[in-house]
Amino acid sequence: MKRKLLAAFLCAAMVVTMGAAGCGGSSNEASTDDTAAEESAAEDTTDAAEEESGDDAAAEESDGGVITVGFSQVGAESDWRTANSESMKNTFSEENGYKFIFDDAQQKQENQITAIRNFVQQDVDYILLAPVTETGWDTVLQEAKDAGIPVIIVDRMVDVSDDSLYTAWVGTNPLLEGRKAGEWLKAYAEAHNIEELNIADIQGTIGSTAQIGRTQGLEEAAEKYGWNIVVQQTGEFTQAKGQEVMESILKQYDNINVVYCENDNEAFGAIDAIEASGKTVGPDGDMLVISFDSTNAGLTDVLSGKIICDVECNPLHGPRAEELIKKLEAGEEIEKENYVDGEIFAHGTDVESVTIEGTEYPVTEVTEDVIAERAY
Ligand code: GZL
Ligand code: ZN
Repeated sequence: MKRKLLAAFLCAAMVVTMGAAGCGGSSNEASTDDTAAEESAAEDTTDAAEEESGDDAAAEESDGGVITVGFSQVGAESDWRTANSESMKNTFSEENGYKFIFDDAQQKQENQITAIRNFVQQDVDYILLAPVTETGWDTVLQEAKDAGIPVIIVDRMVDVSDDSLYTAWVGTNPLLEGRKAGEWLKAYAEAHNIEELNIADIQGTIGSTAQIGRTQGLEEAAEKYGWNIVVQQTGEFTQAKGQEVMESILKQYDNINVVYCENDNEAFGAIDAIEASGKTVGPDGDMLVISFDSTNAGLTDVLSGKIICDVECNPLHGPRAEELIKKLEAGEEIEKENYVDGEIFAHGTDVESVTIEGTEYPVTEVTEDVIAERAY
């Protein structure tokens, strides 16, 4: 809205200039009353411009106040992503006063870049970006900035040369998530006198901040506690790839006793592969499976013990993104980085809590009631 208004104002200003120059005549031909008429026309436009731009939000309200939001979503690779998309669609609905343009990039960055360019062409009011990987965004975010369209990063983070290329970010801290899992595993191994940990790390989408942080959390713990990370391979946050990678790992190694899956869908695939090979998972099994996301299906596996620990990564960012947009609409200051914390869920009560950099995080034992109360 703001941009269109400016264009109208500039046109009016040009009309005044042209008028004075006398379309069809030289500047000194325009009669006095013509100039006066043009000036008052320009004044009207100027007043309109000041009024509208001065209080755009009200102006938006006055003409239906529909706020157009373009959302570039990673894809539909996991239960987490589905819950995230639903949260965004439910929040930016027509009845809530939005025109929501949703684009599924099928986990390809080039599709996200195309989507953002389309949003700029359509002159949306806000762009939401859930970036598949952290790098490669500078050029397209500069185009959005040049077009005066605020960009809010959702979930994973971007690594850009100039952080004025985005207005704000809302999401979770994957390094903290990885550290929570690492400390939980340390405490659990001690409680069960597990001397040797030979770990398979089924990683998320390589280069996404979710994968980078969770992998780092594991590697730090392995270094600190003398664990053996036997193999690291990406499962691309999907169940199919998680199963395929686990099948391959089982063929190559027979000493794995911990499988660190960087999201629930990889864990579902890995568990299928492990059980198909005749091995078992769980507190009394051949392998312990660690996971992230704490989706409903994930916590169901924690209840049975198939997943022994599941670190929450909350996907319900719709209301959080909307809160930022409402503040921007009202001209209020907003935080650049908006962190969302999560719980640690486990099978049984072996570990009460973990402490990371001086902060204690309680562990929640999964029961039917715990699952019943979950929002996703
Ligand atoms: C985490 C998010 C990850 C989830 C996966 O913040 O980016 O992407 O852990 C999802 O389930 O695919
Ligand atoms: Zn049990």
